[in-house]
Amino acid sequence: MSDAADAFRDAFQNSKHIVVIAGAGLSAASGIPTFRDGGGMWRSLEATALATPEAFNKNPSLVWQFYHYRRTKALEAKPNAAHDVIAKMSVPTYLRKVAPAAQSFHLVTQNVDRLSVSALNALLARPDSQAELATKHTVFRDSILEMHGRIYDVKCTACGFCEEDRTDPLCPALGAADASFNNYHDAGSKDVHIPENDLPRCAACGALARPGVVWFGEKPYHLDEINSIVYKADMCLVIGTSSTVRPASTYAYRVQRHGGKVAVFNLAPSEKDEQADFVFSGPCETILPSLFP
Ligand code: BJW
Ligand code: ZN
Repeated sequence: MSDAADAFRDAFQNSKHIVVIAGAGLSAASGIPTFRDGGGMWRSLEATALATPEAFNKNPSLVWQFYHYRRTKALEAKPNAAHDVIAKMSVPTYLRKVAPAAQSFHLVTQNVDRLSVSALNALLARPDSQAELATKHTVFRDSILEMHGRIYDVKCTACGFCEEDRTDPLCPALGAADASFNNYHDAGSKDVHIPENDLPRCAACGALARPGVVWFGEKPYHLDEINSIVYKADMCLVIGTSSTVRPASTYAYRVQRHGGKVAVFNLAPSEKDEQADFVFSGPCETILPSLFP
């Protein structure tokens, strides 16, 4: 193992309150595209035409087609080895093998694909971990905070009713429009007009529904809880995020400002790397399992 890996593992071993801040790179190996780097969706699509409340108000048909396509792809995706390592950290009996003093673990994810939740559920369903969990600890409660919402949530624009719905397609018109799409670019730019009445509607009041994700200008979920987690954390792993979107981009250095350590895991170098205590360049789905076998 390299000196950097040794130094990181030493620091990790002594940490008590661990927080992971994750972004799209965490799910890249599961086939979910990122937003901004090489194959990122916003390289060929205009974020402001798709990921703002104004864009939805102007053209709910286009925005729904984009999210419908992404829902379909997310339904086919499976967690990768990086999700699995993070899931294991949610189990105190595992975490304390690598960080004996650990008292809390949280994953604050910007991802809406739910793959971190799937990885944790799969881990907990494994017979060997069932036995381990049954000993004296259980999983850290509410360890996953999905701050930008969930792609399968369908939320009413009128009454606020929100429920997870994995039906694919959510309505016949979205299934029909999909037939002419070959990729994310088509789904976010070809304007197959669907009348509002044929788009997903609220199960409670019948009004137009929208994807239950957080768009630019909207308030992310769980902010108060995340603030207290960040305030307490003494170890922050920043995994697969370009750290360009607020407030997620501010958390790591808030941990550092009150004496915590920051470790960055990313394919590409970033401007903020020189501030980090540890930088691991490369795919998180191979680096994390090598550090936490
Ligand atoms: C790998 C890898 C591998 C690849 N291994 N690495 C000026 C104007 C207007 C707004 C603002 C402004 N200044 C600040 C704002 C606020 C705005 C903001 O930050 N804008 C900036 C872009 C300028 N933020 C907001 O509006 C947020 N809300 C807010 O601040 O509210 C305040 C408030 C408080 C109280 C009350 C009311 C309001 C909301 C932000 C919502 C972001 N939404 C999106 C879409 C979600 C739904 C969807 O999925 O469509 O969230 S945008 C998009 O960006 C998505 C992501 O979660 C988010 C972050 O992207 P992420 O995850 O970092 O992905 P990438 O692609 O950027 O990076 C991937 C990285 O992975 C790269 O670095 C790769 O190298 C790496 N990688 N493969 C390791 N295998
Ligand atoms: Zn409603």
